[in-house]
Amino acid sequence: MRRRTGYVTATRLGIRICVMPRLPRSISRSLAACLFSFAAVAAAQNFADVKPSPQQIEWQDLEFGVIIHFGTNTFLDREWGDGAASPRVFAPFALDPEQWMRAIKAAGAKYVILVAKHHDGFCLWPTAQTDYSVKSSPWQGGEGDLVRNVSEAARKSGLKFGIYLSPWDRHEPKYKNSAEYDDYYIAQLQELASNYGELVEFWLDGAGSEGHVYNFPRIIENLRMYQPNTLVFADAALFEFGDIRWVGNEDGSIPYENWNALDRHGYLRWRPVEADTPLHKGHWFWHPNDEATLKTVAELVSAYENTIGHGGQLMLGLAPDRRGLLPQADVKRLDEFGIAIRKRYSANLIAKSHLRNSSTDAAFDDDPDTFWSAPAGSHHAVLEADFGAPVTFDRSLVMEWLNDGQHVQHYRIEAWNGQSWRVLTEGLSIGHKRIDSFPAVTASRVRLHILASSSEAHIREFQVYRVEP
Ligand code: FUL
Repeated sequence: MRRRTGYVTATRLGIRICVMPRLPRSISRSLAACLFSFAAVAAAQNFADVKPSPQQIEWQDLEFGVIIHFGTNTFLDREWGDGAASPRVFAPFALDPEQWMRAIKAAGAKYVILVAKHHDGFCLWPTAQTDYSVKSSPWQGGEGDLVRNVSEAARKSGLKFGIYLSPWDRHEPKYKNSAEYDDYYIAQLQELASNYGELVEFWLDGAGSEGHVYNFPRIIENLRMYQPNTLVFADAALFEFGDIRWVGNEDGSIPYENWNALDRHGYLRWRPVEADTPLHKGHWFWHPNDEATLKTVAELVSAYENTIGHGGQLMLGLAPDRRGLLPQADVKRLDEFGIAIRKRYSANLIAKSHLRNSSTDAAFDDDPDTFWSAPAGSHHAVLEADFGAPVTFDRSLVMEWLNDGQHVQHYRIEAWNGQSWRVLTEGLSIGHKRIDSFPAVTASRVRLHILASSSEAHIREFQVYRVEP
């Protein structure tokens, strides 16, 4: 085994070590000089100058995804398999990923991440790297490929597809040897990255990896070779390797304020946030008699408003049962959730009736592909909608156009009471989407008052709704 030297990074639910080869002293010195000058440049970076990549912009517009856990754990009533389960237990008898997709679409999600290998090491595709996979299961006589079935069903339904490939592997004997395991993991990654079409997201999960040494630069380089547009999910500790970051909890909430540019030892990058939370409280995999953990519609709506409404992504965990179907109660709940969100946020009262004004209409047209801009170079501005008649509302929804960076730093939503502007709510960041709630107000004019922006604000949508009866 080659000797390696590394630096330790605390991670999502664990610790990971990123390795760098030991370098001759002269090179180390020039590298140190380089790093020093990089640090000087990095220190001069400004949050307002950090911009997203085109892939990040597209991904942020997806807003809502699901992550699917299905494997030997499903058949053994477990959450974290120890890697000793027989592949023979994996025997779904009515598998139908199209049923999953119908429920996912009804909920309003736009992308699907499949856990192709969880921590127990069992692979849902017929990998050439191990027999610990669907190949050794009775399902489809060992000829099946669940990654293929799910990726095809997702695309057929117009959903984007991505992969979770657990670094922690409790079955594979090579896991004990970092370099050998890197080869194994990368070979699996190459299979997944080159055989199943474009991956919208790749989950690099840190759970269970305490003290293990991974060659993350090599892993990401390999992924990028086949999937240049994939967004890598990783916690903030793997800052250099991730394109999107873990929110830091699994409760379905993104703490406010939420800024897209993240600072890590003077190095600023655009790292939008994704908040993963399961449909069944505390359970990523299916368990028998588990109806009591199913989240209520109110809990799901609250998760939506506290994630997407806080400018980030919601990633909801779904778990097919031993038949290979989503349980009927889950399907029903997903449907109810989709209906509840559409009911709340489809009747935009500004778009419905306002006195037309060509200079501001791009923010009032229900079309997030068009945007209004404040005067060039301005640091404060007002975006006003005149309903022409009194309208009652209790929610506002604002979307910032982020291609040029996140600029709004302080805003108020205000209503005209006939004499003056009354503040309904006040906040700092807006970002991709910001939903604010306030006691119902009846007014004929409403405005987004941008009190501070790092450069001129760009607003894709300013909407108001009446949610409470
Ligand atoms: C965590 C894992 O340990 C859970 O089992 C689950 O896969 C969740 C999405 O990520 O880190």
